[in-house]
Amino acid sequence: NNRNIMLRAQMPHIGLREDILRQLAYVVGKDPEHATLYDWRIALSHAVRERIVDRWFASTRRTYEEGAKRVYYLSMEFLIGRLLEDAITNLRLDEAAELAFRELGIDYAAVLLDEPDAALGNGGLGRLAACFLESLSTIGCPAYGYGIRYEHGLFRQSFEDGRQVEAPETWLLQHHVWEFERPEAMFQIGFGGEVREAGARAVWEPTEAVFAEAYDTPIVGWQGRWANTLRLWSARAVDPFDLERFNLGDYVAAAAPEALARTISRVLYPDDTTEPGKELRLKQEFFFTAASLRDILRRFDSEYDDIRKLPAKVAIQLNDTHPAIAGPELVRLLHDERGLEFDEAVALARGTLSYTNHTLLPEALEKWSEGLMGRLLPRHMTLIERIDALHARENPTRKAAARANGQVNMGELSFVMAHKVNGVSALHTELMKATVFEDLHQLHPDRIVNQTNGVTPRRWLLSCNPRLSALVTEAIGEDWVDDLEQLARLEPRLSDAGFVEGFAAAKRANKVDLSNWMAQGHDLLVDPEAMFDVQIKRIHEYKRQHLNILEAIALWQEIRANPDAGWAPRVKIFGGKAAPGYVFAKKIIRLINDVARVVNADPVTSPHLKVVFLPNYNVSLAERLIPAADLSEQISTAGKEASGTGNMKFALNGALTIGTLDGANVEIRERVGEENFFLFGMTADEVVNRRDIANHAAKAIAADTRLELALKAIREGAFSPKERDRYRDITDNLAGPDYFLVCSDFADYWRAQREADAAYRDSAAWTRKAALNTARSGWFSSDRTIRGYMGEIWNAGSLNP
Ligand code: 26M
Repeated sequence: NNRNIMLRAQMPHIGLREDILRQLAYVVGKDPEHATLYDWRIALSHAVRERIVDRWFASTRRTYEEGAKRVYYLSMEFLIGRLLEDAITNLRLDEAAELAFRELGIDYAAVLLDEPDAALGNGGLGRLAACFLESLSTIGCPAYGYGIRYEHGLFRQSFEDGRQVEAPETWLLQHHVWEFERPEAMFQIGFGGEVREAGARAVWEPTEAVFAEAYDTPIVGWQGRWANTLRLWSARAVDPFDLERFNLGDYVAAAAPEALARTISRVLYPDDTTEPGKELRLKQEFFFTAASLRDILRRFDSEYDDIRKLPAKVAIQLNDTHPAIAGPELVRLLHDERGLEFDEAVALARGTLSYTNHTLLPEALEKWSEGLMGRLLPRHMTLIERIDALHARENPTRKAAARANGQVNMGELSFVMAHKVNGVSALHTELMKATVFEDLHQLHPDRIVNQTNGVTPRRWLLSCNPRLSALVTEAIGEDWVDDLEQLARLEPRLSDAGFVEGFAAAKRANKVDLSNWMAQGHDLLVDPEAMFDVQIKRIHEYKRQHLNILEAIALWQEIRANPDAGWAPRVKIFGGKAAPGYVFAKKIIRLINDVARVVNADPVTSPHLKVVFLPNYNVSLAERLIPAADLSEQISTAGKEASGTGNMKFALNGALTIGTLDGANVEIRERVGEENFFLFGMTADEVVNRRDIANHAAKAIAADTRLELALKAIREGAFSPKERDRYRDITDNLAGPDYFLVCSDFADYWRAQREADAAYRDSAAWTRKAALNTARSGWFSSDRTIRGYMGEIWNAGSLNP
């Protein structure tokens, strides 16, 4: 048996088919004749999981043996998507699995697609956390992700009459194969109550408490060399069941404590921005942060007896301010519960914690009212005050404080409690220094550092784009998979006609796949020869999906006026969800759907232009769209998109970007070359100045007939004939305040789009540009990003052989 385990570790494909059948029988309880797709998927998942567990144990053992520093990534969101294909890719089981199912007469692709997405995140921030986990395992850095095991992830989106309709997401209704319940790792987390002085010490006595129960998911890295743990907390009642009430016949009341406790991990907040006063959100934040810290200290105590070693052995990364309460909570644990001096507790906490900022949008910077926080976390309020006071003592010129104007500013608190604070692109980092954190940066000029985001090449090239991956591997071998800068070695191959033709053929085949899928699943007929122009991301005014649809309207009008001008055919594809309470964003969705209906039905323009909004955009849909994209829309108002990571995935898969100088677009353009990137729009500085110009939008409209006519068409009901006023909010906003400067950037966007048309018409030249995007995107691997964090922030090493 030991020999079997050894063999399997070295050659995971051995016996896969037999293991699938064994799992089907003894775990799923089915025989092959009666097994459904679901049954096969569970059986395969268990067979794959077995092969991860051995490596997972080995990784943990190594970490203990070496006394290595551990990294803890605290995040409210982990947008993981499907796990099975990822595990199969990293264990290199794809061929064996395919073969096994061919022999069994089962559609292997369908088995993989049966898995629901783990959508425990809203967008970029959550997906980044998932890429980081995978890179940490690939690199062999001992690490844990800590988050919440939401019963319901991000809502499912459908359209009715073009309007977004939300339905609850139910990924946990089916048995979740990848997690291990850990009833022994259970902590009681308190809320509310009072603080009692017991001599020199303060004792917090909460009035309310829930249990946090751990669920572990192994995250396996490339080639299965290492596996880390994602530990998600689930809330349950301390006294689950009121027997007295039950015996009195009040069954609902009897179950109430359990239901109430469980609400804490019930659902992911679907907002991209904070709405103040959301008590449950603050409870979620404290719940998972406090449980994680207790767990981290328990593990530390099991290995070391001197708490002063904490910063040397533990690095805790705060993914945005959502876990910012970790600062005061860690101080509380060290000072109140372990008796360290307050100043020393703060110094140890600061040496351990670091903070990533993901946005400068004022409405997304977390602030909690002192009233709410004082009620829920009375001891923490006092500690925050003392942290402020200590910081003011250390820095007499300090202007702001974490507690100010009746609110707690979580960005300020995170900065003060962190030894490093990082931005997620070069531009964003500079803007942090110049705007939101200006004062704190003056006081601590070495604290802010830049770690530009990245994406994992295993999911975002190897697994999602097998055609391009095979071509790349054929050209340069397979070392690129965990050394993405090797892609540069493709450049000399661009003079090889066979390679270039292979690149074009891979893209074309991916587009045919997508076209077939849209025809089957969505009744949409598009021409795979057309340029596939894709904008997929959360719907937000600053991301400017409305700029894109305005350009589509103007193009439609121009084609109608002049149908024989030799238009380069285009399919404009949109995907993305709007926060349920974000009325304006939902209007943009409806407008795009209305425009699509009218434009697609126009016989004059339809050979040249199609508009498509695919519902329920998620990680799995991204994996389908990105390999098939020609043009990547990254058109945010400069200064607003902290980094973007979709932009990197597109470039890596050979799409050209049309974009502004915002976020990581700047760095992408520098690397892929300005001639392979369609740049337009104002810079971040110009944006700030333009807002000061009176009637900037009206002036832009008056100066551009196309824009004027496009807005006029919307206003006159061209896309909502039964309700001409439907888009009044949008047209009024654009002609008036237009904070995100859609009108001011329109003319230049139009120009860049026509340049893209012209470039697309020369298909050989286009392919070359596309291939250069792939060859020069190696730097955007999240492996590079994680190495940056390890060196500059965590002082952590790799244990990979
Ligand atoms: C807040 C309150 C309630 C519910 C949710 C939130 C919330 C959730 C996510 C607030 C902000 C959230 O994320 C911000 C975010 O996703 N930022 C993005 O981070 C990416 C990774 O760094 C960047 O690439 C994107 O540019 C940035 O917008």
